[in-house]
Amino acid sequence: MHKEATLVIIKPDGLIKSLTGNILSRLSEAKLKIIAAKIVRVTVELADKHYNHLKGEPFYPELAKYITGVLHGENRVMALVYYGENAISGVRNLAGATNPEQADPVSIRGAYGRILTTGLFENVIHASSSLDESEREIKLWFSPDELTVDIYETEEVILENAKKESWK
Ligand code: DAT
Ligand code: MG
Repeated sequence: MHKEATLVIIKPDGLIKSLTGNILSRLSEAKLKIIAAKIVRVTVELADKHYNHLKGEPFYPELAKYITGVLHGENRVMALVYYGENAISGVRNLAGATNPEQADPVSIRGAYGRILTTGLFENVIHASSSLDESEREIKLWFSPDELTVDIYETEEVILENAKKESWK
């Protein structure tokens, strides 16, 4: 038994096309547990960190505009952590190939993705592709108290003069 966690992001096109429900239904076929979920405003800083390995690619400027919502006028994405046996490959299989034209038409990207005239793959969801990547990404997108299963080690930090937004 080997349980893994993987990060899924429903990208701005998924939200704007009202595909959230369809995508979550498709992902439920993997028989995994959702252990965290939230709607996130994606900043340029978060986009840069998330896609740091792609910053040298010619399509990176378009990709940054895509994930931060500039392309769709929609800066929300939905971020989820799925947990269970072979979660990484299970979700990647349901997601389909990176290039939506090459993706199995039955997969999420095959069904809902498209290639923009700029050449960017607008492929509806992100899914972590390895254990190292999923750990790095989950720690980037979520704080320990947002995960309902303790999957990674944590430490207590004492903050002094820390500013925090609270309800008025
Ligand atoms: P994946 O999202 O399947 O893990 P990736 O990490 O290599 O693929 O790339 C991140 C995103 O960047 C991908 O979902 C869509 C876009 N992208 C990747 N390669 C591309 C290419 N050759 N042309 C256009 N967009 C690309
Ligand atoms: Mg990737």
